[in-house]
Amino acid sequence: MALSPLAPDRPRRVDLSGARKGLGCLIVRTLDLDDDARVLVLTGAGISAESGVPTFRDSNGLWEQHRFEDVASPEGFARDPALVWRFYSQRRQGAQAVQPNAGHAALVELERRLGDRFLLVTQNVDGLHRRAGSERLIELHGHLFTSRCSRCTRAPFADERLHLEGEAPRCERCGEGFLRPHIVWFGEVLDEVAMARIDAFMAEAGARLTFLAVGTSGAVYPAAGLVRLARRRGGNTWLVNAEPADNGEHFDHFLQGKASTVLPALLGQALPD
Ligand code: BJW
Repeated sequence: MALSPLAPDRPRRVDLSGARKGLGCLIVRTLDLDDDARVLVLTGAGISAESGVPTFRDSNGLWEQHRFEDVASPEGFARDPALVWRFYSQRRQGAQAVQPNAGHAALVELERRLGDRFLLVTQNVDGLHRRAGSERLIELHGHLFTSRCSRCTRAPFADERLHLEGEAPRCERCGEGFLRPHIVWFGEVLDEVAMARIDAFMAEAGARLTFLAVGTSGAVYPAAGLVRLARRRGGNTWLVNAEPADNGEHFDHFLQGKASTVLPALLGQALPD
């Protein structure tokens, strides 16, 4: 099935949601990557869904069970830090209990092929990309297994502890501030070094850039705006997602389906067992 670039307002959509491994309909055109190609991949919760990590906005997702204002904002943390720690402790438990899947593995294989011509930007905090073996990786919204003090200048540190009951933990360094997860909440600014690295990668790539978003609803900025930056640089833009995304009109191609099956096919890799 060949895909051709279309007008910006009409992404080509191929429905692979009902596809089963080995069926002819999974044979989409593979990404055309020559020796000069640069690939920037942006992933979201959907790529971890098949590992068993809940997404945010799907039915039964995290935002159906929790108000994001309560558990993923600085105001919510100030109101009830113990509640926020229960939420992130449960997520730490969940992430520890799962394994990376074929979608993560497909991106590791692509990175091995491209080396420094590849950059993976994830909004996920679950650590599954790194556990799968990705190295050229930016964790844009932080990391579940890192904590920092909400008050003093103590550097963020690795932390797997759970706080499922009782009060929120205090910083052992200053003794005053509450510890908090090293996560970017709503209204908080993303790491400017990370944003600059993404910008530099896109600038260097120019029209050689392929931008590939996977498993993200395109609802949260600035991540959801990266596709437009890629377009402005002259890049070719692809979306692999189970459902249409909020920013879907900015993609040249949309492959609708599960990351674990669509990605290996799109990248010309062997299908997972
Ligand atoms: C599958 C699948 C399978 C399922 N295969 N697919 C510009 C315009 C409007 C607002 C703003 C703006 N700029 C900034 C803002 C404010 C705000 C924002 O974006 N608000 C929007 C809600 C409108 N942004 C911020 O506050 C950011 N900070 C910032 O910009 O600072 C400067 C500033 C502040 C204020 C005003 C202006 C400027 C910070 C954003 C931090 C987001 N943090 C969270 C929570 C913390 C992380 C955590 O706890 O894990 O990050 S929110 C949550 O959403 C989480 C995610 O990383 C993020 C994105 O979600 P994602 O990954 O897309 O998941 P879902 O569930 O939405 O989608 C999953 C998709 O997968 C679905 O589509 C499924 O169909 C699909 N799927 N299974 C393939 N197997």
